[in-house]
Formats: sequence, C-alpha cells, structure tokens
Amino acid sequence: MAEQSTLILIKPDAVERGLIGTVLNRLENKGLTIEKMEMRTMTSELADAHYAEHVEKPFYPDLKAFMTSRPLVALIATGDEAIPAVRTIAGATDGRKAEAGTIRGDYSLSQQRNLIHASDSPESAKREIDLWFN
Ligand code: FUP
Repeated sequence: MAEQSTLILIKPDAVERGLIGTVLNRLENKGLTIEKMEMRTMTSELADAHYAEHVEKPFYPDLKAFMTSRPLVALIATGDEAIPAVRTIAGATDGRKAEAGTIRGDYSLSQQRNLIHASDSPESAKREIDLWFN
C-alpha cells in the first residue's frame, strides 16, 4: 500500500456545465478520499506557477485566459497510488481522443476544455499541493 495525495482541479468548463458532482462522484466511487476542497478563481500568478512548464508554449495564453476566467474547484484526493489512479480516471489530455469510461472521454470534446487537472507525478503533486493549499 502506497498512500499518495494528488492535486485535482475541476476546471471552469466543468463548473459551468454543472459537472462538479459528476467528477466528485467518479473520484469518490473509485475509493479516493477528498481531504481538502475549495472553490476559487485562479489568479494570473497562480496560473503561471501552476503551469510553469507550459508558460512559453504557444497555447499558453489561451489556456491561461480559460483557466483564470471563472471559478474552479481545487481539491486534494488521497488513496493508494492516488496519483496514477486519478490520471487513469481522467483519461488522455485531449477529450476527443480520451477513452470512453474516463472523465474526459465521457464528457469532453476538447483538448483545452477537458474538465479536470490531476498531478502527473509525486514531484508535481507535492509542488501543486503546496501551491494551492499552503
Ligand atoms: P494533462 O497533464 O493531461 O493535464 O496535460 P498537459 O500537461 O499536457 O497540458 C496542460 C493543459 O494544457 C491541459 F489541460 C490541456 C492544455 N493544452 C492545450 O490547451 N493545448 C495544447 O496544445 C496542449 C495542452
């Protein structure tokens, strides 16, 4: 048993579409525990820190505008191997290509408006949890 905590964002598109409960359901049904949860709007500074690896990419201005436009739900979920487990539930980045049965595969038809962010490694999880909750 390797308990892990991961940082999840239920993105503005999911909030706007009334899918907060659907996403939370999937996480809870899987057996994950929601440790902390807060609805907030990402600031410009937080966006640049959170997406540090993407700030120079051509798609970043658009991504930042979307992520800072409206409230999102930030949460910490914990469980056995939670980091890879949540990535599996989330599905591939591009909702058009994500497998059916995943959150993105079932509810997103977009590479940017893909409903959920989930930490991709223990290092990212630690960094992102610190950024959002400390
Ligand atoms: P993921 O780890 O699956 O959230 O995806 P990435 O870290 O590769 O990308 C971060 C965010 O940038 C994703 F939510 C999708 C978005 N993105 C774009 O909007 N356009 C692109 O060309 C690539 C990624």
